Amino acid sequence: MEQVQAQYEQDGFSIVAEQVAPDEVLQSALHGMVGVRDGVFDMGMAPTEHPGYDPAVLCKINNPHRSDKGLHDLVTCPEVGRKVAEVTGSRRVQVWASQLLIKPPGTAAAGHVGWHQDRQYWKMWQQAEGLFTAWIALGDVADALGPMRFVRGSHRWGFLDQGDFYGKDQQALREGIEVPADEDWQEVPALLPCGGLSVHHCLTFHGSGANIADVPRWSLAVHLRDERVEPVEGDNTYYTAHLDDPQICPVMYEA
Ligand SMILES: O=C(O)CCC(=O)C(=O)O
Repeated sequence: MEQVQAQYEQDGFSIVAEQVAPDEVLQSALHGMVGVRDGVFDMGMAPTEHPGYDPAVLCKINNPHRSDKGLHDLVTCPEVGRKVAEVTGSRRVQVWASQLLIKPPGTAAAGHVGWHQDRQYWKMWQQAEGLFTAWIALGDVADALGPMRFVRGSHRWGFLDQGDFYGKDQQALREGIEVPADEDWQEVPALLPCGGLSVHHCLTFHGSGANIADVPRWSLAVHLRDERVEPVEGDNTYYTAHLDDPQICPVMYEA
């Protein structure tokens, strides 16, 4: 097993602090993210949810990769797929959702993402092993911009169903999470250059704080399954209904 995969299995996340996609792919994605924010969808399909951009709050636009060619090309570029598969050891990686996240400066607690495990929101899949997120920085993410913070090793605590993505009081959320007696709460910030990425397991606790810089924090969170993960029988949510449609659920990597 590669060292990077062993570390991912140990920590529940991996931080790739270097640009992964080639320049031209990254530049088209950066162009696309602004277009999507402003309601331009060059693939003819709107995102599934677009609240409109309000610089006073965190903006979450769901599934923009189906709407914009630059973002779609980013999530399907071979360099990104190979890097993600190297981290997780997967043989096949498929996109089933994404979120364009824009955290404007000066939003204080309105820019927080509360501590949570993604599995809380992902009950449509049969198992947690092989379900993960690649979070691609679409601008530099220094500490002042409110980077994602991972709790090291928390994917090994099991599914606790505690925390809340939408919660704004990090301390209260943290106190509601039962850390196993022999474990520590150890936070690691994901500091990334534009085009860098992190990968995290769906049971890893994570969240993020305020953006106290003077520019927005931009990212595309890409939600993925590998060859081990199948939908729960009878599930008919949007997220499992389009697995054969390459515009909506493209395969990012195949060995
Ligand atoms: O962007 C953030 O701060 C949190 C994103 C997140 O929760 C995720 O990608 O799973």
